[in-house]
Amino acid sequence: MTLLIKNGEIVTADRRYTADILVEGETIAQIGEHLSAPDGAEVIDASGKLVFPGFIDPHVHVHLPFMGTFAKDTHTTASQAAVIGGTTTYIEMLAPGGSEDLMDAWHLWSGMAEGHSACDYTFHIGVTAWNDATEGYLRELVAGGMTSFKVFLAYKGAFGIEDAALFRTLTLAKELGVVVTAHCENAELVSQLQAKLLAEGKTGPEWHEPSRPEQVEADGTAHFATFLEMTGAEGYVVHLSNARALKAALDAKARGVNLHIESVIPHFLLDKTYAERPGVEGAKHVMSPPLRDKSNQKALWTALERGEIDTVATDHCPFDVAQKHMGDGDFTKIPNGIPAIEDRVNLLYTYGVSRGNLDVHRFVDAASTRTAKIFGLYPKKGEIAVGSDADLVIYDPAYRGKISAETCHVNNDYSGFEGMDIDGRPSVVTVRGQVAARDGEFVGDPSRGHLLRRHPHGSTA
Ligand code: DUC
Ligand code: ZN
Ligand code: ZN
Ligand code: ZN
Repeated sequence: MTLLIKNGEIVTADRRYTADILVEGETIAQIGEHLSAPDGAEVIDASGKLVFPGFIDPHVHVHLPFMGTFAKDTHTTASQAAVIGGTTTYIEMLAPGGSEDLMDAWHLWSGMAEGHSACDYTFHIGVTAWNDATEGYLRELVAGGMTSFKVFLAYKGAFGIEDAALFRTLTLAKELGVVVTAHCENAELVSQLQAKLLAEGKTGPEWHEPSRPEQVEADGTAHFATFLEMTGAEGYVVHLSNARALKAALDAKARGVNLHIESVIPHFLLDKTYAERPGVEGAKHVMSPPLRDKSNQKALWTALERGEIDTVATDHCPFDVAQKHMGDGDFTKIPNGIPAIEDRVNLLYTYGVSRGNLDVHRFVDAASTRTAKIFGLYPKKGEIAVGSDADLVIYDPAYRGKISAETCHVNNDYSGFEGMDIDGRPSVVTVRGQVAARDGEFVGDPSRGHLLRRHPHGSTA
């Protein structure tokens, strides 16, 4: 299969220029002006469009047992929604329960994805407890190319990790050169504050945020950073949501801690008043860390523009309205999560680039290139260069539309971003050289995605 993309304006993390891209098979074969189409090539006219490297979402949940229920997506629904929205690679988290065997979890999670994803995918290995088998399993999985771990400093008793296991996980990560991603909230403070609020009769979704306030996330962030400092491991804070936690992370970086920062799209655009809406309307906007006071958004945009926040992901985690009702009368029972995999790129482009809050190169970097570098996918992914995978997003900046659950492709019955305007969307998306989406519809091969085996951070071998 040969594809020639003509006259698009190529925009990468560091360059912007008009050229043609010739794709042969799965990779980019040539970039240049006035390339001629080989016999039988499909030609796509990208005049007036921007051509970005395929976007990477390093934080999604597809199969997730959580709070007695399961997130709603399958790889079929999540990956097609991702591709329609310009995301051509995602990293899911293997989330074994505390005592579950890690290899059983590996077979379960990888088996659910295999043959069902329309785009490439890979996994962070969730580490919960530490037993005799853990170290051997982790070495084996890393050798197989799963070169990042995930730990939860929150959620006592579910996926949460104790400090002793955290120390061992980080020590091993340092030895193996893998990056450890962490959900940073102080679990004990969350559980004490939840109990206190419930005892006071404060049971609605508006109490979710006060049960895990900004200080609790800042404390978790500082705690994780101290453990990184003591072990020398490389860390990555996921879904950082507020200015205090940002300060804790930047203070750690300033003293030399090897730490990357991710924020997720809901925290740039939605604030805690959404979760203060009565009843299930509020519950729809319950995620952790919670939506914050609006004053934090400026700090996040500024840090993103400066590159202090490295990446923008989603924490995509869809629960439907019936599941959100599980928390009626007790906010601690609302399954945490908001779907966003389809909307991240369009929202970041619209409220970042189009509305003047974000440089277009930083946009590409945060949603693709830097993510690929941190997680050992670069330069196969995250770049437009000869030899890179032909994951390409031909983006129409002139499109105008609105986000609505009715037109979304994720397996859910509401959108947390309902009614928000969109300035632009992908016109054509390719997954390793094959057209997979056109103008908001999936047109590709539903099982094209492969498991990506990654190299450790810092090496491109
Ligand atoms: N936060 C969420 O909102 N959902 C899934 C897990 C998490 O950490
Ligand atoms: Zn989390
Ligand atoms: Zn998550
Ligand atoms: Zn790094």
